[in-house]
Amino acid sequence: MTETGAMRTMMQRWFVAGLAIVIGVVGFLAFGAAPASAGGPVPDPPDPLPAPAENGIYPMIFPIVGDNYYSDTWGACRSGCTRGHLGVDIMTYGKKGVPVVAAASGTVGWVSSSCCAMQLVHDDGWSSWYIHLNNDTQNPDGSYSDDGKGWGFAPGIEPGVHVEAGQLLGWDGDSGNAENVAPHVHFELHTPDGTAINPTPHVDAALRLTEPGVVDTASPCPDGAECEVPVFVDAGSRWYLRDELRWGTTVNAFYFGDPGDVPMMGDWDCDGVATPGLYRQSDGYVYLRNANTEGVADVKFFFGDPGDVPLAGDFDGDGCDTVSIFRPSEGRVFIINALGSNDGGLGAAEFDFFFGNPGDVPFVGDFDGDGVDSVGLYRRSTGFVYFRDALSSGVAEREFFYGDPGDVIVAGDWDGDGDDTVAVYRPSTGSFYVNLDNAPGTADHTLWVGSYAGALAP
Ligand SMILES: [Ca+2]
Ligand SMILES: [Ca+2]
Ligand SMILES: [Ca+2]
Ligand SMILES: [Ca+2]
Repeated sequence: MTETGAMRTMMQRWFVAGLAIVIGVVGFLAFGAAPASAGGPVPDPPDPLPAPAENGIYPMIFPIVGDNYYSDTWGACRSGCTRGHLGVDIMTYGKKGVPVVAAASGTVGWVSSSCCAMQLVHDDGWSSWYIHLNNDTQNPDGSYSDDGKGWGFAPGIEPGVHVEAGQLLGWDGDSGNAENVAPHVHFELHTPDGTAINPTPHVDAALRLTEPGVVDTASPCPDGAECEVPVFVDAGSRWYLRDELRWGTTVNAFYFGDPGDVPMMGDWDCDGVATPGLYRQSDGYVYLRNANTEGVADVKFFFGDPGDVPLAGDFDGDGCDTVSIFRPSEGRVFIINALGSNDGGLGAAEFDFFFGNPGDVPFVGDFDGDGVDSVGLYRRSTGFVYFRDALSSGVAEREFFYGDPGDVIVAGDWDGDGDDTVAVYRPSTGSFYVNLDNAPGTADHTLWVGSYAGALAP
């Protein structure tokens, strides 16, 4: 990360904490951790609050199956600021009885003696808490009487019972100290030593189910194959690298760059590992890092004109990725097979050619599997995809429609067979739609990957 990036990250975290306190003071969602009346243990608020997990995203199932919303209220004032909020409140738009499912496979720990809160101890030692499950009676018409006489645990959910990830635990409601506020689940995530961490980034990236108990762990990558995996970046310049393109995989997360930077991935030092890079359009600089960790850029140089879009790829097949340019205003590609260095300018392009219509979004891939990347373009308004296999002007080798307006396109070898095919990421749904043969039609694989600003080719 750049120095300004580091400063920005610190400021951003301070700002988020400050904002959370302000929200707490004005009384927004003024409820919190397990109330004494819920019967569960109430932790003393640590002071200061434990830092959120800085590296890594816990692979988990989203605890609510149904329409919901939430915001990051980690550490917000509760009970007149005598304690901080240790979870995330997942709201269900006023609906009680929305299914609540196990975030991971594990054993039911404590269950409140009065309805309805519980702990799940995961098989890996982590644990999750589910507070304010329903405690009201459901009427024949489906509505709920606010009588406190219902029971929000699913049948058989009691201490010592083992459940599978995604299994129904109960239904949301307003029990405990959430009476008289909107139904929701207060969800907490605890590390194996019992420390509550900010669950929000983990919830953001959690797999969402369409019905309880159904966990789709399918991957486009056949067993034993070496497949590429997309990289995601959020609006706060945090990068998310996962081991595999499926649910339950390890995710490495770290900060690099500033919001507004154009992110890219590439193997800048030819060691076989792709790492982050970014183009800062405000100063025309490229910042490249050779490790998948937080830190300063290893390589810095400048290039291009305002508005240029960087293209990361191996355009000469030497095993090293470089940064070339797409100039949207002209529909022109400039190929450069060396990196700049030492804050210098990148030399003249080795060659250039016209390709595409102004306004189309470029992407890079080895579509014919010959070891050399070439350029494709995506018209986000219509989902029109076209690419060439040669780095020259000419008609597209392949063209088809794929995705919806607003989708983000990337190309990669998702199935490990040697050629790159497209996929689109839909920020509005958090889903990644994989196409394995560069042909129109429905996705060959659809995977929930989480809420991010964008997706990058590996
Ligand atoms: Ca590398
Ligand atoms: Ca190269
Ligand atoms: Ca190629
Ligand atoms: Ca492939």
